[in-house]
Amino acid sequence: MSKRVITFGTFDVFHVGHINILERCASLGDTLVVGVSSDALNFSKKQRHPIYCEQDRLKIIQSLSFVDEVFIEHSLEKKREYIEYYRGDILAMGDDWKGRFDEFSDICEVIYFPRTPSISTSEIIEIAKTI
Ligand code: C2G
Repeated sequence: MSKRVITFGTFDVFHVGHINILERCASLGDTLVVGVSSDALNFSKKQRHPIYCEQDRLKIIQSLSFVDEVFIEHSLEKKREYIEYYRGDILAMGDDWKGRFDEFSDICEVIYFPRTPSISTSEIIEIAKTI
């Protein structure tokens, strides 16, 4: 039976760490579904507005050859609904979220991948500010 993998993220100022995790997620199954955080959700999580707006972030993720379906994630509280609606067999996330999604292991397999070291959107923004 074909396996559907679901993952979530803001993916602002797209970088190689994002590519690495999406590739790893895709390698777990046959279909990769990506929930992209809305601008409002990102603000509520990080107290800053994303550099790229949600439609642009969605378009970037959608254009990747190993991504099959995308949607805007409006609320962290709706994670269970999203997993069910998009029929995720596996939920995969970076290990900065380790343990945080274990509650969904009753409806899907939950996997955490190691983050790519030495790169993050916040660091890129900080470096760009100093230039
Ligand atoms: N990531 C990674 N390595 C990095 C940076 C990010 O593996 N160097 C992973 C994160 O662990 C996450 C994904 O890339 O799985 C997206 O990262 P963010 O855009 O920072 O996502 P975040 O804002 O944490 O949103 O519901 C969960 C949230 O929507 C996740």
